[in-house]
Amino acid sequence: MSTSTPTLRSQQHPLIRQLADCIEAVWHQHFDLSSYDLPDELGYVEGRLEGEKLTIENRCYQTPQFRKMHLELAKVGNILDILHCVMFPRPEYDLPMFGSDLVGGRGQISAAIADLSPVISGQPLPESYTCKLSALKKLNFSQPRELPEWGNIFSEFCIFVRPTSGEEEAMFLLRVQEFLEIHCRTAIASTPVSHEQAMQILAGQRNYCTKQQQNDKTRRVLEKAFGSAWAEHYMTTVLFDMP
Ligand code: 18B
Repeated sequence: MSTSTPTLRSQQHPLIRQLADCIEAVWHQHFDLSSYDLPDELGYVEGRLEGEKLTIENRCYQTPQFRKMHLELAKVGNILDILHCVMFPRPEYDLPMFGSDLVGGRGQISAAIADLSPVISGQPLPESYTCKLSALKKLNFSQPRELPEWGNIFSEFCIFVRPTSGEEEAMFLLRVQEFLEIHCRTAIASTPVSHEQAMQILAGQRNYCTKQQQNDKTRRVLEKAFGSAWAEHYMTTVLFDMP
């Protein structure tokens, strides 16, 4: 576990806190993490949104397989709690994109999303993944949510729900842990691809980022607090930068 002071985490919705702890625990368990430097001034950010304080806290690491493993926590006063996490593989490895977003406010999580997304949109995940993911228990959530148009980057295993009980929250948390365990183990066992294939993977990662940058709900929160130029800069250099 990380030893630095988790300041925001302790003030957030319990599911966000638990998922943040879980992500970091799995990362530390499987990898010898090196630090990853975010652009200056963007590791910890404060702004104001509709009279409320917006705080953003970033943790970022890298490993031989992953160019950037990013965990971000954000809080808008007492009205909005957010967890954002993406693991960007190095393009020399044919690995999916792990991503998760938890958005909640006033005690209720409205959006819980997690996926291992194929790096080349529309293609199946590598066999090593489909095998293990298909073997996981089928889950039923009472309030599944509809993906937006840009969400065609996600896989058939994507979970996008509004959890309605502690049980559903626990189910979501466990499933993300399962995704992460599968991902870390498979990544460690994987070998680099040819230069030609790496170029295709790079193009796939750029497409993933371009689509994620179309998330108007994320953009709106950032724009309202920091202005549109800052939001664009943040979305393209911190959240979804292209290698
Ligand atoms: N996101 N999310 O990360 N987003 O970053 N997020 C929302 O209940 C932020 C990712 C995703 O329905 C909402 O509707 C902010 C990753 C999808 O149109 C808000 C940050 C994934 C939706 C925010 C952040 C991802 C969504 C609306 C930076 C997936 C639904 C909440 C800290 C791997 C979009 C709601 C739709 C929603 C905000 C997905 C407010 C500010 C990695 C699919």
